[in-house]
Amino acid sequence: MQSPAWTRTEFEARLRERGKAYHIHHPFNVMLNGGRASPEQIRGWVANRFYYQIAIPVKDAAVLSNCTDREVRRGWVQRILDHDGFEIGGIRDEGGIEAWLRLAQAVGLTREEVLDQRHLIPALRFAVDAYINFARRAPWQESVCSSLTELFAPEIHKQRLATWPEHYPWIENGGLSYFRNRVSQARRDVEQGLEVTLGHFVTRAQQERALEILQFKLDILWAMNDAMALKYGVAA
Ligand code: AHQ
Repeated sequence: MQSPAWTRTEFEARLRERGKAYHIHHPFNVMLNGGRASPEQIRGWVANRFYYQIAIPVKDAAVLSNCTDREVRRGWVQRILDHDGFEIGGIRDEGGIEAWLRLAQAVGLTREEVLDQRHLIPALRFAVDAYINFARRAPWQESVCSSLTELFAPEIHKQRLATWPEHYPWIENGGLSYFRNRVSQARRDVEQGLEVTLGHFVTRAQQERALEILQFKLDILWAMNDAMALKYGVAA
């Protein structure tokens, strides 16, 4: 006998409850946003996180390639434009990947050493590739669900904006524009992601599956921080 499905409200609450495993709580992030990271640790974080940033549009294109729902694609395609940038009808936007390269230069990295991935940690690459491969293979609704770690993202972007200028005055302020842009973009992403997830995962078994998928993605973000902590050290 299957347990009864949770109401939408209860289901959303259980998704949000997983926020306690979000990487904002990882010791490496606590060190970083707590002002105790060295320039070398910050540069390592920016260079390695770049691999996640360039993976996102590839992951989102995989979602689109599996998605047969035009309404969903209309919303989802914006995510690719957010990162790759665009020029449409005279409106230009350099995109988040370019903004991340500006962050790299602001923390003292060259564009070349970020683009050529010389600092990339194998374990971090494997965690990010697991995300892309999941999106290629899973039903598109499961990939949408996996993006819901962004429920917790506005807070981490706001935390950086609130703490880095004070802790790391040597980082030129324009380098933080990526985080500024993401606060509103993450909110818009989550609106669509939550709508699809709450609407698709309706039986109790499906809802439990959705929580598993969210935990899988939380583990990807956590494992990325583990890899960076091992390579660059983490001050408790
Ligand atoms: O900059 C981030 C971003 O563009 C995305 C897209 C989204 C997804 O599709 O999985 N998740 C995500 C995230 C971004 N930044 C991370 C950070 O800590 O800066 C947070 C991350 C997420 O919460 O999944």
